[in-house]
Amino acid sequence: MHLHKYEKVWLLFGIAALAVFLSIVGVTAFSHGHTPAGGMDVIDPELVDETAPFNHPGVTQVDNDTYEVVMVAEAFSYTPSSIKVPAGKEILFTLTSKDVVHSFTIIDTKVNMMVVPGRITHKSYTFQKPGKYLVLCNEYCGTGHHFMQTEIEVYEP
Ligand SMILES: [Cu+2]
Repeated sequence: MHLHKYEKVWLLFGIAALAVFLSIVGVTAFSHGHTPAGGMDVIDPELVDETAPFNHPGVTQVDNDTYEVVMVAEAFSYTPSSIKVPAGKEILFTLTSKDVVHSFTIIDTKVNMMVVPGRITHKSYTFQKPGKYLVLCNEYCGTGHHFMQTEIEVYEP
């Protein structure tokens, strides 16, 4: 195969530019200590049901002002299917997925978690107002993706 001289020059320029940009991204990520949003915890996705805390999903009170919500996402539902938490308290969400990538997006809040199989994702949030909050999956996860939702009931403590 014959390549014109200019074609070779531009090919080499393109490859060199790619190497430079990827190196910049890599070096800055390591030097700033970047980690995936939600933490570095890992889990075997085939053993989610046997692994604590996912063997008992649900709401637990950690202390006076903190509650933990443990949930499992799988196509096309969240377990447990409904949860109740108090307003004005810190809620620590802990999630993982059993199959594919899902999300845990609480509408009208800042909570928008990636739920990735093999990883445990954490996020802290405090609901200021009581009410019912819709939770949606916004990562396309299969044919039933648009049915994947749940609800969080936030009550006056
Ligand atoms: Cu999903």
